Amino acid sequence: MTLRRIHYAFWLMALLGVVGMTQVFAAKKGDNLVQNNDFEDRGVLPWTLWVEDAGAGVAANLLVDKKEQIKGSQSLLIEIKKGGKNNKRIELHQRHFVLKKGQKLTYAMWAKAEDVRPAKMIANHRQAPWTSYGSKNITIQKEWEEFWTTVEMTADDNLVGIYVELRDSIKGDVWFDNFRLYEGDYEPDEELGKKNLAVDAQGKLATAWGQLKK
Ligand SMILES: [Ca+2]
Repeated sequence: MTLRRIHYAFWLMALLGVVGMTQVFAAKKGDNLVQNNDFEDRGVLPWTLWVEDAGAGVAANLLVDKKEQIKGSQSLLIEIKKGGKNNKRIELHQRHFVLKKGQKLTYAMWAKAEDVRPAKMIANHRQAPWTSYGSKNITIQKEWEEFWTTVEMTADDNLVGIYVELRDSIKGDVWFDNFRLYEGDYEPDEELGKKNLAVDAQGKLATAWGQLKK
């Protein structure tokens, strides 16, 4: 291959890369169905907290935190003053959503915790038989991170809920921000996604440097 052809191939690949990225970012976004998704203007409603072992003294408060945020200036805080025993659940809910069979959605949110802790994101029918349309086990870290799961509707359902299940005995604060439920595949938030990509790029760069040094 001549040098000129190598140059040509290089620029062609670069051009294809740019076109590909443009298509990703230009993809149509579905409307966010979550109410009070960013906790900027109102209190905590219509979010609700359910504590399985409240009778045994498990204490958790749900409030807006003006000191922590990943987007805007506020976030939602669950203050767990006393954790459950035997993995009793503390759950953050929003309901009901009216969804149709065949819809494929993305349920996404950002979270961070005072202490690293397991959690589960779930979208399901909010009464028996509690049909699950999508769920994911996650680990909430001490730094903000986005988590998401695909939600695939296998039935028409006007009693769909989304929630985060905390099932452990860990005390401490857990923050949430920028919840999304929308039709379509996962896409980064327009504002936060760029920060995400920057961090990812730096992480990969650091890895690459680490490998070169070996
Ligand atoms: Ca916010």
